[in-house]
Amino acid sequence: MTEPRVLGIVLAGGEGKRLFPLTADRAKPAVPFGGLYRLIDFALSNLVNAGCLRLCVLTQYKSHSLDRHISTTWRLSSLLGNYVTPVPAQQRLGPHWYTGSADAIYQSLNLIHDERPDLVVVFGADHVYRMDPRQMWAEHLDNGAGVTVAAIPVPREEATAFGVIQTAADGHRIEAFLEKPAAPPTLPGRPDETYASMGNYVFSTDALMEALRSDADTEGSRHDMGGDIIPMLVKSGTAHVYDFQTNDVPGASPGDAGYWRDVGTLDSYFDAHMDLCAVAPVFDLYNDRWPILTHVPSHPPAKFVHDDGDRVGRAINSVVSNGVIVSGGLVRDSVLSPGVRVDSWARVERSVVMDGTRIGRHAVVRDAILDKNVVVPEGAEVGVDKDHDRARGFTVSDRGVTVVGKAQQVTR
Ligand code: ADQ
Repeated sequence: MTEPRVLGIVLAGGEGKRLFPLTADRAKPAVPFGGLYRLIDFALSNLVNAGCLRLCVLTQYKSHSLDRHISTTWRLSSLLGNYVTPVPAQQRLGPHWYTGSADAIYQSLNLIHDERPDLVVVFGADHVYRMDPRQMWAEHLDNGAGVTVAAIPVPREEATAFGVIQTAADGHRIEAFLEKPAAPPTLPGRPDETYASMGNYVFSTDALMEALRSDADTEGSRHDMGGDIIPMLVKSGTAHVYDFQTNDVPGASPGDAGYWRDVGTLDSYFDAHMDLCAVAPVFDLYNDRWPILTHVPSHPPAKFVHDDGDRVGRAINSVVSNGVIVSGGLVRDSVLSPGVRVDSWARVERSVVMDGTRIGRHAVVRDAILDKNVVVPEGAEVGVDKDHDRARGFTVSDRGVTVVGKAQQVTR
């Protein structure tokens, strides 16, 4: 069969309230991740690596840095008609912003009309994972489905935050789809696990257009993909599930298979960074057969200096970006973005430190996330005394990770 014509739509309007203060002035898909990336780079890389080179990114909330990232980083060759276009909410039909993710697509129906694709692939922009979507759309076409929803088993106690899927006896057709249920049903024979939607969908174009039009006319609809559109297609019997655990990404290490993180909370965001620091990483950034693409600012290589007595410039079990200088400080189990400075006798442990942040002499940073351009003055401590952190206005997560926002000042 000839390759289907595929249009990619990436939903990137998420506010990410639970990631505050990292989302104080940027949309969740623009939140930095893993030293060099933004969250949206994972979804976009998966699509682009699969040859899906016509992509619309629907933005809404605080989209300035996201728009800038897309237009500077994601420039595909226009000669072949390829593009990644940010589509801001305020430029579409009428004066109102979207009411929900389905409304965002409905307001962009002209983009689908223009492209006349066979399939529309709608992906979220907030997750860390590798996936070859070609396998999902091949299965979609084999099944003759209207929509195919990617799914993964998650611990039952986490499932209240997801769309939950129950399949028919054939294991493929979706029999019920419950968006964020209070009491999630479990998988047959696995009482602790629930089958969750990853928020990634493949639609046959006609099925999507019809569902969006009918939803737009439905009184009381929240116009939400998970809450309204998918349940509608489940009712019509044309919704199928794609088991993400069967996905086979070229060059993937065993740890990568089935790795998918919804980094929606500060703790899950922090944990996913610690996964990168593991000696045998659970998520392997170094698979160059399925690269995670981004724009890397031009910086000199990382540098480590000083080795005299108790002053040693060193990083262990850490991910260190270009432009970092570790000058006589010690870094452990941490992720450092470009341009970070760690000065003499400073200690950075189990932390995520973003671009341009400076950690002064004798300072201690532990179990913390420091946003861009934070200055930790000489001798100051962050993450050591959580009450002191709260008193200084820093956010402390449920599990005790201290977060210092971009504009926040660190005092001793
Ligand atoms: P949520 O993530 O809670 O659940 P939502 O807030 O709609 O759903 O976000 C989904 C994606 O759409 C995100 O990438 C977000 O950035 C984006 N988005 C949200 N509103 C938007 C808008 N108005 N315009 C453009 N983009 C928008 C969803 C599904 C669940 C599923 C989880 C998996 O609804 O069924 O289990 O994702 O994380």
